[in-house]
Amino acid sequence: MRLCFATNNVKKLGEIRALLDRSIQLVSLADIGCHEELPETQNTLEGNSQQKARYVYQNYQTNCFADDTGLEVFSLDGEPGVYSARYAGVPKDDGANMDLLLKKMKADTDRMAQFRTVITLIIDREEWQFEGIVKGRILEKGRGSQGFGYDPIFQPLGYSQSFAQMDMGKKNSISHRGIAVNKLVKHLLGFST
Ligand code: ITT
Repeated sequence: MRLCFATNNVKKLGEIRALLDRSIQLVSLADIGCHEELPETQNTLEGNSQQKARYVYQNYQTNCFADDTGLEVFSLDGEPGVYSARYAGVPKDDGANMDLLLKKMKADTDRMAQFRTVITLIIDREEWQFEGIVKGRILEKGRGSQGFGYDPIFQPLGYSQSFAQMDMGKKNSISHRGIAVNKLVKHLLGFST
């Protein structure tokens, strides 16, 4: 089966490539001739994930899936959440986003948070969504240089390393994206989700 992953984030693409079953042929936006930014104007992860996938399906007539992900900090009522990419403004800046979050959380002793991913899959006009959540805590300062986004300041529950201190295989084995993609793969292979 041939599926386009509707993302402009090359790090996400790398993670998904490593997670997908070999029977699924993954193609990128560039492979289908899509070079523009995908619209993300909804106020939920579900809405944005669906909007990105529908944009590609409708404009490029290609079966596809999209992932929208947010870091939800409990003491900040779920911020930055759906606004994770541009939390500190435009253009996207991972360093500025983390600095702003750490500044807002300075006095907080409750550092619990979760990454949440919602994947929307569209095949021949039919749509499905798959969710993946991993809980953890926000570190006082960043550690590690692998991964991307908020990985340096996120330490998953039960682990002593941040996501950015883990190699991709380890992060994928426990991450929000890994959980959501495993559901997607099971679905594609014909198992119940
Ligand atoms: P696309 O919309 O093109 O897929 P994006 O980077 O804008 O790429 P999202 O809107 O889903 O993707 O992601 C919002 C932000 O959340 C993103 O910019 C990262 O900073 C962060 N993020 C997403 N997945 C992450 C992960 O696995 N680890 C750390 N941060 C992540």
